[in-house]
Amino acid sequence: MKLYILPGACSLASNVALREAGIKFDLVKVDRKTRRTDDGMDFDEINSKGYVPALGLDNGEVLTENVTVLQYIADRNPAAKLAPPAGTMERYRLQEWLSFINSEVHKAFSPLFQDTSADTKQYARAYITKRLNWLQGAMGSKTFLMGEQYTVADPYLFTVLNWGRFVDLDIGQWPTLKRFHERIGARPHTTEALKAEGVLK
Ligand SMILES: N[C@@H](CCC(=O)N[C@@H](CS)C(=O)NCC(=O)O)C(=O)O
Repeated sequence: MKLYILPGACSLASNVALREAGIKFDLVKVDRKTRRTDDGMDFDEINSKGYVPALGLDNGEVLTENVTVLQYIADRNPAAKLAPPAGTMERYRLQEWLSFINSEVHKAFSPLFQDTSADTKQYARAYITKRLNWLQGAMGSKTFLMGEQYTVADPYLFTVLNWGRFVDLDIGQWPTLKRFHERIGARPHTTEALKAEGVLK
């Protein structure tokens, strides 16, 4: 398996999840400007959507979209319990979390990373704030998003909270989320993934 990533981007969640699942894989960095991969390919030919994560499977297929890739990884090793079994109510709850992080938080950050107007950035900040206010309440005293069981939703939330430092959004205003970020960040596989991407020295 090959995981195509942009350092520190949303693909970090899959990088962590693969390690938590104990799956062997090759980490392939994509150059944001040249669009070349560090194994010498044109990334846009690998994923014509042009974005990460992209998971190159051993049968030659390429799987994309965070919500799908993360569940695919979890299902490769059920013993790691990174996702509840398919068809259970708990699995739908996991999908609910993944969808929330993807469409309500992850995508809300995008304008803050781009050359957008001050108004657009202000709107994005207000949107993220509203969602994180809600999330802070929903997390309550839970250790992980799904309760006491770590799932693939956790490295995804960690990844998007981690962007706060790059866009001057102080996650400390949500103490519960800050503690969650510290907790997930301290896991050995998170540290390993951050180092592999060159985000952490
Ligand atoms: N719908 C996609 C969006 C993925 C996405 O937004 N990827 C960003 C990084 S977080 C990306 O690769 N952007 C292209 C670029 O920055 O050149 C998903 O959820 O997987």
